[in-house]
Amino acid sequence: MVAPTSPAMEEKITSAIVERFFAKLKDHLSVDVAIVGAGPSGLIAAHDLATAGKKVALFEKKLAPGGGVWGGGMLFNEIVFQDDALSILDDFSITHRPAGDGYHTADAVEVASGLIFGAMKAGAALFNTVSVEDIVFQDGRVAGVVINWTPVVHMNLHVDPLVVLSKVVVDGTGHPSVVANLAARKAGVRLDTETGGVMGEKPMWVEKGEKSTVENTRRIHPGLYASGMAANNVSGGFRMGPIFGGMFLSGRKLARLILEDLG
Ligand code: 48H
Repeated sequence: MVAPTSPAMEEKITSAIVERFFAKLKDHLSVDVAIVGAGPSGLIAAHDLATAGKKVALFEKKLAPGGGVWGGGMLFNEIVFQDDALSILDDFSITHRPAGDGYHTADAVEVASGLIFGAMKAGAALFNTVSVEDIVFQDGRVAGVVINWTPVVHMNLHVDPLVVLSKVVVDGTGHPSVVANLAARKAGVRLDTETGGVMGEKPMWVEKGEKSTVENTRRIHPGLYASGMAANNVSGGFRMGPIFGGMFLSGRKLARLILEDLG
């Protein structure tokens, strides 16, 4: 019996995964932009920032990125856009169909998968099943994220996290605005809102919610920005249901603001 000269297939497969994953993680331990939450606003911002040459890491607590897109409205997997968001759908080659009066529909699954694919092809790294459980806060600014595996968090295991440093952190966690809440509660900082704290989302008013999503997309503390529904929760905007133009424009605006600030 001749001893095999190359590793067994089992070893080859495992070592390929382990080597590639740890190279990817090591390459993203210090980034320009750490985006917490791979919903539509975070994915679009990641795409635009990576396209502009920034090093971007997205951290998504769920196995599947895409946030609230997949389920459309009440699990009917179609979502609605206005005219002014169509150019972003086109940038991601996502199909859309006119629905009259300046509204359009797109298949929710194509939107979610198209945004994920687009952000990654632009060069953003996506770490899924990774929860951000805390922030790094130094010299008066948010300077990174504290990460752990989501199952560790869910099982309430006593396992210390790891850290990713970044020039900028984005709260793209949607309705709960997890990162902004951490900054207000644990770092005790005053956020750039009317009250200085997280104001809380208002009820449904589509027209106002769509507008405020974009208006509220901004820097809320040195090193910390909010996008999408997180921006609305932080600054007290209305919700809008399964229309996504505001989320798309929020992601695009966020990338522009960060690029202006980072230079
Ligand atoms: C890592 C986390 C953590 C954490 C949460 O909610 P999202 O889809 O984000 P947005 O703001 O881009 O889009 C909002 C939209 O989907 C929506 O909810 C709308 C339009 N609602 C209207 C209405 O009236 O209800 O995605 C946020 C993502 C999710 O994938 C979360 O799993 C993830 O953030 N996330 N990831 N660490 N601590 N917390």
